[in-house]
Amino acid sequence: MAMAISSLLRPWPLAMATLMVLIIQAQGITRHYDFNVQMANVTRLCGTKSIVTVNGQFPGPELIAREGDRVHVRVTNHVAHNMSIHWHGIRQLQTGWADGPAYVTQCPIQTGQTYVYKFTVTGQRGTLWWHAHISWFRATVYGAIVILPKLGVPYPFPAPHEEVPVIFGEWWAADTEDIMSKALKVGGAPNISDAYTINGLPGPLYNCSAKDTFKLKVTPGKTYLLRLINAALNDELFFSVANHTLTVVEVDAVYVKPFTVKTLVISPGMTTNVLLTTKPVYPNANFYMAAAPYSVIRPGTYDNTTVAGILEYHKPGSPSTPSLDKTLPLFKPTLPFFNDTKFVTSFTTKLLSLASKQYPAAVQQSVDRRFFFTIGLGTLPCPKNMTCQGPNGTQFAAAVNNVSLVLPSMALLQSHFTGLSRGVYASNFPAMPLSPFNYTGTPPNNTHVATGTRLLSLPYNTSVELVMQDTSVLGIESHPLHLHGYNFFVVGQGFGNYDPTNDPAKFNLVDPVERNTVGVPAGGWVAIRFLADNPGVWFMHCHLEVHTTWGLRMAWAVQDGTKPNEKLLPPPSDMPKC
Ligand SMILES: *[C@@H]1O[C@H](CO)[C@@H](O)[C@H](O)[C@H]1NC(C)=O
Ligand SMILES: *[C@@H]1O[C@H](CO)[C@@H](O)[C@H](O)[C@H]1NC(C)=O
Ligand SMILES: *[C@@H]1O[C@H](CO)[C@@H](O)[C@H](O)[C@H]1NC(C)=O
Ligand SMILES: *[C@@H]1O[C@H](CO)[C@@H](O)[C@H](O)[C@H]1NC(C)=O
Ligand SMILES: *[C@@H]1O[C@H](CO)[C@@H](O)[C@H](O)[C@H]1NC(C)=O
Ligand SMILES: *[C@@H]1O[C@H](CO)[C@@H](O)[C@H](O)[C@H]1NC(C)=O
Ligand SMILES: *[C@@H]1O[C@H](CO)[C@@H](O)[C@H](O)[C@H]1NC(C)=O
Ligand SMILES: *[C@@H]1O[C@H](CO)[C@@H](O)[C@H](O)[C@H]1NC(C)=O
Ligand SMILES: *[C@@H]1O[C@H](CO)[C@@H](O)[C@H](O)[C@H]1NC(C)=O
Ligand SMILES: *[C@@H]1O[C@H](CO)[C@@H](O)[C@H](O)[C@H]1NC(C)=O
Ligand SMILES: *[C@@H]1O[C@H](CO)[C@@H](O)[C@H](O)[C@H]1NC(C)=O
Ligand SMILES: *[C@@H]1O[C@H](CO)[C@@H](O)[C@H](O)[C@H]1NC(C)=O
Ligand SMILES: [Cu+2]
Repeated sequence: MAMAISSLLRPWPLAMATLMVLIIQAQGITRHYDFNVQMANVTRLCGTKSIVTVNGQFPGPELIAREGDRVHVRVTNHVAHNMSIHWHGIRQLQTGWADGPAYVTQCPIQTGQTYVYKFTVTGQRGTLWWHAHISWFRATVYGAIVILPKLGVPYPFPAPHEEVPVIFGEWWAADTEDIMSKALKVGGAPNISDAYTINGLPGPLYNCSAKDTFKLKVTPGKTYLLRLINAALNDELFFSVANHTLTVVEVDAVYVKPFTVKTLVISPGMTTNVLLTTKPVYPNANFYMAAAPYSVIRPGTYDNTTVAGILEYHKPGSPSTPSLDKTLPLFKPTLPFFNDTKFVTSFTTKLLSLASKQYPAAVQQSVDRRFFFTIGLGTLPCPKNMTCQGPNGTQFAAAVNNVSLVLPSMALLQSHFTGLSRGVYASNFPAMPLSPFNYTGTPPNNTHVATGTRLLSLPYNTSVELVMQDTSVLGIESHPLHLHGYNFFVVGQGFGNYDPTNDPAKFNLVDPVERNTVGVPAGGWVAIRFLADNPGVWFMHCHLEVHTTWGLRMAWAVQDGTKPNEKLLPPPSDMPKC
């Protein structure tokens, strides 16, 4: 084919060059990254801490690719802990072995081992991110994935003057592995964080921290693209920049219909690209950009502090990077109250697919299989040899349809691929609750959940509709649910119990937002649709790490199709072993 085209073109070298450009545009290039997992000493708040990092950087290195590119990331583990990395939101078409969640798609990369993650970026452009997907290591092991549109393809919004990743994180003065394992030992809730961070920096509102402040230096009259990522472990966040507005243009690497807000909400696992246009003339002021949590749980049980960075204008005619002029007034944004669910709902309902000719919303109009999952907390009885600090002397747990997933000691995908599921998992995950109750009313007296390693099997190309219903067991709460391997359309949401008779008529099947992480509203439900066109074992879990740890996680086993491009490829030869 290539020969045939090139032989028609003259002169030959020019034709060759043109062809190369065409091939690069169509097929992309291969980008190589080296990720060395290593310890680093980092000083934050009033102390120094040894943390796990990639290449000694915190946050980790930015991964840049163009839509259509292949990405090879060589991960070598130099620390005394098991490791695995997830490329959050990357579809991983046929390359499920590169997805990353430990004991789901791979065994961990053990100390001294190397694994090369290989995948192609297909049909996505915008911001995603990568993070450790084992234990609580994603507390410090994370970074941005920037996906540029194909060469020569413009953004569907005015080209920004500059693009800046803004990554929210959560910081503990103590070691997060200690906190997690101590909590598990007593069945209680883990200690809350000491600070939030922007690009790893807690900022001026915490002790000893003013020097560790993220500063966005801007010029008047320009537009900046902020690539927001919520990498916090356990907290959804409000974000606002004093005296400026934010125009949302993309979420989870999918363009949306632009809309402008003063404050936005971003949950762990989500990304949001916003345009910030600076004031037309030098304002003689500086401005805080701030984030603080959204949470409906009992005050005192979540980190209620505020992280701030500073938006600083270049003074006309002054050297290009002045240090902060402290004589200037500093304006602060007003964030909604912590439990302002009304605000969150009004924000999330503004999110709609761009649904243009070039970027259509390919929402499934018909459904092959419907599922209804309860999403919520629960308890497990206290083992005889333990004293438990969970509710009424039990252990905290969490479940999907009352099943708290127990991870096996080998990777689910390996046993799925080899057809040796026996003894590793069962394929009987319930399609709906076994004992229905008034999910948002008085919870059942028995709050126990079941444990198990059960998967839900889907034939290739099943059109799925899934309703996720929050429960009031141990109190209502909002849960950001993340699906691996797919984007889905958010076709409906509401409060109270989902009504299968009347709610579907209100679904948006025209321009619903397409994403990979969605909030199950506190005391409400959300309905999503996706086409199971990617064979493999795909994890779905709450992106609040504390809930995932307690078992708010499940996995879909999507079968191969009949054509070669509908099958999971064989595992790479350097696949880590358990
Ligand atoms: C961190 O600090 C400790 C104590 O000063 C030191 O022993 C260690 O080598 C440092 N680690 C790194 C990676 O620099
Ligand atoms: C959790 O916080 C409590 C109270 O501040 C403290 O005593 C305890 O040592 C902390 N636990 C861990 C694992 O850091
Ligand atoms: C800062 O330190 C003081 C004194 O130790 C303490 O009272 C205060 O709560 C701390 N503030 C923050 C934001 O941590
Ligand atoms: C910033 O907003 C505050 C409150 O709305 C207002 O009083 C102030 O004049 C504004 N300042 C600038 C420089 O825009
Ligand atoms: C944060 O929570 C603590 C403990 O419940 C409380 O004392 C404090 O007032 C809260 N701070 C804010 C800003 O709400
Ligand atoms: C939000 O929290 C405040 C203070 O804790 C409480 O008074 C109020 O009822 C809460 N609002 C909602 C909607 O839960
Ligand atoms: C309790 O007993 C189980 C086995 O019955 C054991 O696996 C576990 O480690 C024990 N826990 C403690 C805290 O001793
Ligand atoms: C704990 O016990 C109290 C009193 O018996 C009861 O009201 C409450 O529902 C129980 N909570 C759980 C989580 O079982
Ligand atoms: C469920 O509980 C809520 C809150 O108590 C109540 O308003 C509603 O009527 C109940 N629904 C049913 C079907 O019992
Ligand atoms: C739950 O316990 C309460 C108090 O013990 C009792 O009145 C009620 O009937 C029980 N509800 C159910 C569904 O068992
Ligand atoms: C969940 O499973 C546990 C353990 O099997 C059981 O005791 C409980 O009744 C179940 N709850 C619901 C709501 O199905
Ligand atoms: C690392 O993973 C291997 C394979 O699952 C397991 O056998 C080993 O215990 C793990 N090591 C640590 C330190 O967790
Ligand atoms: Cu959750």
